[in-house]
Amino acid sequence: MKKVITYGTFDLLHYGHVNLLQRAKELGDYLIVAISTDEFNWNMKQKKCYFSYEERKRLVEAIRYVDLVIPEESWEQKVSDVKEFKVDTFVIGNDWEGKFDFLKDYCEVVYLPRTPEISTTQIKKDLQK
Ligand code: C2G
Repeated sequence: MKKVITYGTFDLLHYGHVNLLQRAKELGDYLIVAISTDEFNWNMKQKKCYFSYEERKRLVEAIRYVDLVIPEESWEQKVSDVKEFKVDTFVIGNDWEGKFDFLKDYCEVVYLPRTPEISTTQIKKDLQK
């Protein structure tokens, strides 16, 4: 079984997220999604989510491509996650191009093109108009 892992906030879930998750699943047989906790988002990304971790987890778990959701609580957990879950491939959007190349010592690293014209930030801006 080929295992794939990806990380993200997935707030205000949209088709850009789903496109990423669909392509991530195509890289293997089992997709793990590590969703940033509310604390991690606020402390490390200065992001205030609209949906709580539990709500974002519920939404992502409902996506057919996703097999397991785990919490992302720190930047440092990726190596231990890859080892613990025996992950073959780490994948993330290319807005992170090169940032996680250190994982190449442990698994394949794939950066996928982002879906253009959609982002949680843009949704929030558009709703304020
Ligand atoms: N994404 C995408 N296209 C978009 C928007 C997002 O492909 N239009 C991808 C991102 O590249 C990422 C995933 O969807 O791979 C989740 O996006 P975010 O929730 O914005 O993730 P981010 O806040 O960048 O968190 O440790 C890594 C971080 O947790 C990533």
